Amino acid sequence: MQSVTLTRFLIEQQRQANAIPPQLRLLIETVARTCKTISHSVSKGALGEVLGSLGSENVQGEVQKKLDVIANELLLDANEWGGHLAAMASEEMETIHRIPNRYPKGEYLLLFDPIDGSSNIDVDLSVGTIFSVLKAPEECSGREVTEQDFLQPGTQQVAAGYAIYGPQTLLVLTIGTGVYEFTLDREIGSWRMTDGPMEMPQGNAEFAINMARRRQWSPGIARYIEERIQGTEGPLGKDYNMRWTASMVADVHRILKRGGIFLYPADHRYADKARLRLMYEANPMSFLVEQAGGAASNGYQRIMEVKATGLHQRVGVVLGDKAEVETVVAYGREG
Ligand code: FDP
Repeated sequence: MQSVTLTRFLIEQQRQANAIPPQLRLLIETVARTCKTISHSVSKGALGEVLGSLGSENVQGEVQKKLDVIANELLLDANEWGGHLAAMASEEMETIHRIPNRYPKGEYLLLFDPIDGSSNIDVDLSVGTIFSVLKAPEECSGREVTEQDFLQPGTQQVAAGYAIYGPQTLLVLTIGTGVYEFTLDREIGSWRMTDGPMEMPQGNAEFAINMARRRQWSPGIARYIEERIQGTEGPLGKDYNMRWTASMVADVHRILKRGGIFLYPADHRYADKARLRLMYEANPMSFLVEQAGGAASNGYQRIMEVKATGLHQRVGVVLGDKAEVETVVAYGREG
């Protein structure tokens, strides 16, 4: 049996469930189409001369890979002219990108991390594109969109998703009606549904954390991980496994498919020192994980309720299996 295409899924969501306005549907289709192009570039690797760094740094002070810049340009170009957007923001750009005056403007704001897990590009491990869609506040119609208009809590997202460029190229999407996975069928060039609505399995004894950051952990995080490392010889009486791909998309995708927990906690020694970005990494991933039956916290509060104060604001991330996230939060409270 032929599986449902992304286009058909979105049209049905619009028609039957009234879950998505036409403009948002077209916007998601544009992002998804661009992810096909990015996937093509990623898979060419050295043959397409897309590997390696540019020698430049992004606003975070991180060395930009060629593919970071290529994917950023592809997303900007594809989404500029469609009339769905008021502005865009990206990990690779210091400030927002307003839709130029020569194009019609729409009511949505698009945020993205064009290539997440970039350190993996040159060694042929999975990388991905993460995106989040917000509605521009009503009061900004008739005036220029500002960075402030983007600073909405994650609960205001109307869509979020990621593409993962791995052994298969997948698109995982939520518009608030569950999480759906689409696989890129390269022969016919379309996204075909291969899973959904996705329900994250609970109770999987797997955790994902960068152990080399041990010194940054709060006592609660250290206790949580230590208990799991002790395995059958510790208080939990069972063995756990650790997985870390250093590509959030790949780690979160594994967790959506087979459960477990992902942690990139903030550095407890400094206020506001964390690795992952709230607006275009933590919020969209939290929306997806919650929609699949999991939970997402910064260690103290629900990520999607964290007050947004800056486009590139960083946040501690603990997401995945609901009971496990609750345990981390409880250990944090105990100090
Ligand atoms: P990257 O900077 O390579 O894009 O986005 C941040 C991120 O990757 C995540 O995808 C990943 O989980 C994390 O950084 C990896 O961090 P470490 O290098 O500390 O492992």
